[in-house]
Order: sequence, then structure tokens, then C-alpha cells
Amino acid sequence: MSKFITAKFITLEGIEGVGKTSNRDYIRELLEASGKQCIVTREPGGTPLGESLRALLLQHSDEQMSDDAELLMMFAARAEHIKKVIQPALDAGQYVLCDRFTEATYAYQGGGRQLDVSKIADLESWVQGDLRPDLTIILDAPVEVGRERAGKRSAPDRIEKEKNDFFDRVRNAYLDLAKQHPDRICTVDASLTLEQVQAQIKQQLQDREII
Ligand code: Z5A
Repeated sequence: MSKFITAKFITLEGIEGVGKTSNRDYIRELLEASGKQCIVTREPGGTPLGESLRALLLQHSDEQMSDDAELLMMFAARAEHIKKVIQPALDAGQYVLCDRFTEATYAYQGGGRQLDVSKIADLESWVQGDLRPDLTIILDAPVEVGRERAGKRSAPDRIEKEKNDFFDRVRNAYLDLAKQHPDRICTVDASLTLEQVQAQIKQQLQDREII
């Protein structure tokens, strides 16, 4: 019974190129080495419907998507993801490690698009009920650093083609969230080497007695 109570929901956040994908497997390995069963998933995505919505959200199109449609599609994908993947895994005692979640909505649609944050809070309550990540790790680095790393890897998608001031607002929104919720959101300096970033992540997991 106790394992059902202790399964934790951990999310990774940050602007593009800061190393979320690079650090996902590292965290999974730490969790598994400490005896936890863990699933790894992502947003938008994580279910067949969510992945279809992800493709629509990220693909370039001649028709400009409205900011409200973008927000609602993020939460439509999230509703499906919580119902079909996240909550069942937590109920079965599995840790859930998710590449982005609602903090990304506050950062991108709230900070970047400058949508009314109360709309996001209303959707968060409706779609998630009381579900919040137990720990959110924000990988923080200057926009230029993240963009340079991401640029070496692939061509920009619909959201990545926004200008630097958009991503400055996204980064600042993430940093504000960490200030507002220090109990469940931490930042690590992602401008350092991968080894140094991983050492900070490990320390955070140890400090919070997750591993
Ligand atoms: N979005 C949204 O708007 N609202 C929402 O609610 C949600 C999402 C959930 C998809 O996200 C988009 O959806 C995203 C936000 C939006 N758009 N943007 N921008 P995504 O997570 O799939 O896409 P992404 O953020 O663009 O991920 P990314 O570019 O793949 O970045 P990453 O995973 O953080 O980085 P990485 O792939 O691990 O690393 C990038 C490169 O840097 C790679 O070559 C690494 O080897 C290298 N790297 C990583 N760490 C280091 C260090 N420490 N030193 C040197 N080099 C490094």
C-alpha cells in the first residue's frame, strides 16, 4: 500500500535547448537505481491523441493559430495524458518523469504569448483537479545558450521560430514560478557542462529525499 502513496510526479522544464531530453534518461537511471519504477513521457504528447495535437501545434502553417486555440490544445492533450497515462501510473505506484507540463503553459502561453494567467489557472484546476508535480526541475540558461545548442540539432518548429524577446519572457516566467513555489519548483544552472548540470540535479533529488 505504501508504494501507492509515495510514487512521485517529476517534471522537467526550461526553454529550448537547455538539456531536458539530455537529462531525462539520467534522472530515470537515478530513480531506477534507488529502486523506483518509472515511466518517462512528454508534453504536448504522451498519448496517440496528444502526439497528434503535438504535430498540429509544432508544424508550420500558412494559417496563423490563435493564442487561445494554442492554449486549449495544450490542455486538451494534457487532459488525455493525465487520464490515460499519468494518473494510472501514479496509482500503480510508478514514478512519472514528464518532459514539460503545466509550468510550460504558464511560461510559454502566459509569459511568451502574454495570455491572461487566470485563464491558465482556471484550466489547470478544471483539467488537473489537485494534481500538481511533486517536483519540477527548471533547467535555466540564457536564451542565447539554449538557442545555440538547439540550433545545432534541428530546424526550428512553429514555436521555436519566435524571437529572442519571446523566449526572454518565457525564461522570466519560469524563474517567477520557481520563486512562487520553492517547495515544489527548483532551478539548476543549465549553462554549465552536462556533468555539472547532472550533479546539481542529483543533489536536488537527494535533498528532497527522492533518491
Ligand atoms: N509548449 C508550450 O508552448 N506550452 C506547453 O504547455 C507545453 C509545451 C507543454 C515542444 O517542446 C514545444 O511546446 C516547446 C514548448 C511548447 N517549444 N519551444 N520552444 P519540446 O520540449 O519538445 O521542445 P524543446 O524545448 O524545443 O526541446 P529541445 O529543443 O529538444 O530542448 P532540450 O530537450 O531542452 O535540449 P536537448 O535536446 O537535451 O539538448 C539540446 C542540445 O544541447 C543537444 O545537442 C545536447 O547534446 C546539447 N546539450 C545539452 N546539455 C548540454 C550542456 N550542459 N552543455 C552543452 N551541450 C548540451
